[in-house]
Amino acid sequence: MSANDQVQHQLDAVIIGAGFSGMYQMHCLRDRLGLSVLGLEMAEGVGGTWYWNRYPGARCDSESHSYSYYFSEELLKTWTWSERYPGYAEILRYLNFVADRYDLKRSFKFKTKVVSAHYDEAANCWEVCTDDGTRYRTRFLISAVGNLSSANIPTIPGLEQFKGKWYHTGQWPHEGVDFSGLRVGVVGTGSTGIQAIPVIAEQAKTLTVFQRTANYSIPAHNGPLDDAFKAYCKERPEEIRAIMHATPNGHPFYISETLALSRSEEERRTIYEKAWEKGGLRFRASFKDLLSSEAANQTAAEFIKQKIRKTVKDPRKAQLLSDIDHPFAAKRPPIDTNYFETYNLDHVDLVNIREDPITSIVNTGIQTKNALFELDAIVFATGFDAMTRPVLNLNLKGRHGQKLEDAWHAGPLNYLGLQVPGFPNFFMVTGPGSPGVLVNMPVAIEQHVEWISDCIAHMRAKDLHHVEAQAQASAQWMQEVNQAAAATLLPKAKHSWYLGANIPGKPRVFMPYAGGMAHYRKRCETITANGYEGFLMA
Ligand code: NA7
Repeated sequence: MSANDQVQHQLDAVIIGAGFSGMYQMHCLRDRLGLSVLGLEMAEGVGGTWYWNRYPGARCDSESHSYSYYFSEELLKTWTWSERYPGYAEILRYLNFVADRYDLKRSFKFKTKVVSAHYDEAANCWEVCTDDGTRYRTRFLISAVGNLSSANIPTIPGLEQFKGKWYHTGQWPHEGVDFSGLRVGVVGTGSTGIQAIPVIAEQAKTLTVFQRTANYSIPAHNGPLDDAFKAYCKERPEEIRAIMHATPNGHPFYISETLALSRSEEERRTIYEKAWEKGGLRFRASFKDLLSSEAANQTAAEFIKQKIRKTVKDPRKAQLLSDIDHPFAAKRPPIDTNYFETYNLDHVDLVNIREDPITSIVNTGIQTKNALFELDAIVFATGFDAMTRPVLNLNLKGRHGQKLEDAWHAGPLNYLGLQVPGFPNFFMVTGPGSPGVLVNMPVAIEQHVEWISDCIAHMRAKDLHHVEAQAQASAQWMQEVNQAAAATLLPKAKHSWYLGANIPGKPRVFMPYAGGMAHYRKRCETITANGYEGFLMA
């Protein structure tokens, strides 16, 4: 037995992940509650999603002043964002700034992967094993592993034969990639592909985009923030916070109360034109019913399709890009800088792989049913095995040795996205069942982290040692998650990662809670006020 095989001393909490969630969870449990806490993180540093997603053009679609922690006035007053939408490098600087300000890094063990964890019922604690053979015993186990951290690399025959280099955007080399003079292929036109394609096109000799599903995109109109706006953010953070807490999606702007069809076609067009000029996710807020009424949604969808057809000069490309098969915003709507304009460049081509599917990768490039595309580099912007896979990869075993994989075989059973029945004292931050991925993430993260911390504080105050979601409450919550989704157009995007439909064999279950962040927050508050209704505490 090596020294590492020794079981380490008993901890109060282990937090897995050092992104937005894990860092704040560490601060709450270690600094506010005074618990003994260890953080475990696979990466070499903090940052989570932003540590890995360093592809060209990687940028957040939440506005920077809202993509921040709001728990500390001091942080809000000291940090200044430079652009409307922050790029990954600036977000990484921000998260390092916060980590240093609260001295968080000393409590994380980096370059350490959790390989398994099991609940020891007799001792009421979790034993967590890491890839260096160390075992930790802890009362509480908290997953802060993020939703989009498990890359989906398509299994296309022949990839290993490819002579050039290939990349997945979610595992981008830290030293960057120089595409100058190369013939590059990009597979995937989700938010990531849409951000990366214009930037790669600036460098590449030729760029071939392999599109399976055409996508909407709204111009981001990104740019430097002016001094007046920077001053507003520092002077009125409580006003911004109040808006983010009041809106269903946690963004710093209100959704219009107007129904799309209550306006004449001309009035609607004027509203859409103005929203197009503002850009970003604000476009989605143009009318109240864009995500609930198909007829309303069609007016927005048609407006965007017209914009695409007007922007893209080549009629074949314009047709392919505007032939969109799902309602607007049924997938998280990408926002872009020059995405559609990029297709006007002579060296950028578009292949419809729905009609002419990729059959294999050969040593010289991508082979479709009808043609060979010779390439020097391939970029997979093919997304993630989202929401469940990062948690499943922890190889958890709960009570009676039940594997999480088995508990979730038909879909990710949970209560409020926070706990799973049969897995006592295990919490998830923005897991499946949470509104997290449908909203401005930091708003959901702060709420979840604070709820978990308050729950643990409550247990300590009452000398309770065990908290577990009740099976019935969890089943009921799954119904609510389904009903909330069914009241929207979100399930109409057949290939969406919200449904698990992007991963072959994954259960088709709408995973996030679509009832809105404000409603979810109230729901959690009521549950707490009713003595943690739906949770077993002992
Ligand atoms: P997404 O949104 O899942 O997009 C992935 C893209 O890759 C999408 O166009 C997919 O087409 C395409 N894809 C996936 N698998 C394949 C295969 N096997 N062959 C061809 N094309 C494929 O991931 P992103 O990284 O862009 O965005 C994820 C989230 O990050 C986003 O929602 C924001 O919240 C931030 P499909 O549509 O499935 O036909």
